[in-house]
Amino acid sequence: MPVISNLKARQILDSRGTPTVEAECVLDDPSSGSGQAFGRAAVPSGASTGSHEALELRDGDKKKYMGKSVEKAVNNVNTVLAGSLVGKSASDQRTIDQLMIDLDGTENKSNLGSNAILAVSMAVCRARAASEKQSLWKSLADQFEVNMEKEVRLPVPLMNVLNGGAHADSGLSFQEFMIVPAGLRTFSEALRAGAEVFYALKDMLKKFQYVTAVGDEGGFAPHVADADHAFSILTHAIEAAGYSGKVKLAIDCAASEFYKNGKYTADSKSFTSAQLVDYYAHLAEKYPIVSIEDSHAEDDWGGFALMQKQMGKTMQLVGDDLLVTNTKRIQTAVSRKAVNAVLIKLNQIGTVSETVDAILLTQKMKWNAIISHRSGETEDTFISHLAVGLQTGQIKTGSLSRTDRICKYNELLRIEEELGDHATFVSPFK
Ligand code: 2PG
Ligand code: MG
Repeated sequence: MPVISNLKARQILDSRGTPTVEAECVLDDPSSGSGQAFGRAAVPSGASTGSHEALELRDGDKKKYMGKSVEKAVNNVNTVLAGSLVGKSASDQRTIDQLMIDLDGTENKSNLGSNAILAVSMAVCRARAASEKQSLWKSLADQFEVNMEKEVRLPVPLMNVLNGGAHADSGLSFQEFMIVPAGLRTFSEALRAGAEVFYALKDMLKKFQYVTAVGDEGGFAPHVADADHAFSILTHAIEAAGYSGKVKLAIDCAASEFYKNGKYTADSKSFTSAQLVDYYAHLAEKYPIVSIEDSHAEDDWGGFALMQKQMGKTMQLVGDDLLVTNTKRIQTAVSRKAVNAVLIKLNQIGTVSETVDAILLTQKMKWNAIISHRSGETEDTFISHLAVGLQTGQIKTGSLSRTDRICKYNELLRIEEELGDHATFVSPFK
């Protein structure tokens, strides 16, 4: 039985140069050759964060990193969490996570910080996988008793190639315009299709004299007029790369960001909740859109329900800021028929076990779960393993540039290779 023998954290930087927490866990494991197993993990950070998310603890000392340093969270790992976890068995993740939840004692992890707790939660998973001498995805599948047949499903990527909203100063109201290579046969073919569309998109933007600088998630951030124009450029890029019909489109509107006093202001127009649904329906008629995330603001349950009623039969409708990977809010969405899919982010809730509970509840409802990165990321590839281990079938992890995004795709290539003939790639869209 592996026992936690050392736990420590440090402050590192994320892809925006903002401090974040990295934790390391050592297990004493007499069964392994060296007698020890090691795991390291780093937490990501959002820009368009939902107000119902768990609290990311920042120091607030304006003299350091403009108040964004995380020394308190690091210290909480090195003192409080290490003090109570060292010496404990690491064999059951739920027990470890519950212990940290109890030590924190608040609903939103504001005492110790979700960044402190999650870094430890993930590092323990990694160390356990090392002590079991198996890949993290397999260890997670075993730990949470995921029923895997012989075939293991690799996730369809949702690739954010045009950045807007809070992620870029392109002026686009919607935050993410994604390409979805769902019609390919394997993950590696899908990745290639995504990359080739990305090159074609760059050529097209250059031709029309748009800037080709990239935003936070590695997508281009051109000053195009509106969503219609963005979709039109994307459709042409897909065609130019030779993937019409095989590569679909998706958006994350992140609508909380353009909602004020009961009105939505997007693409230079003002909308009520109901008018916004009509706007989405109009775009979906013109372009091959398969998924719309956060169509309405995070507490506009009525707007989401209307959207689901009108478009839910034919379109994946995803709750992100609305649901914040929280089983209570997912239950509310179920009773209010608000969406038919859930975006899953580890740091919205703050432990691996609670994240898995959100996935399991989503899957129980026969809704789609999409594992997601944050706009501030690190080189950590935990989410690639989570998507495979929990068999979610979809991952959203940015564009085809910036290593903070690409490293997740590269890890999926390694997992695909490891699985060989057992790897499958299935479109979740009809
Ligand atoms: C989102 C995410 C990730 P952020 O809204 O889905 O793309 O953005 O991490 O800024 O919340
Ligand atoms: Mg979102």
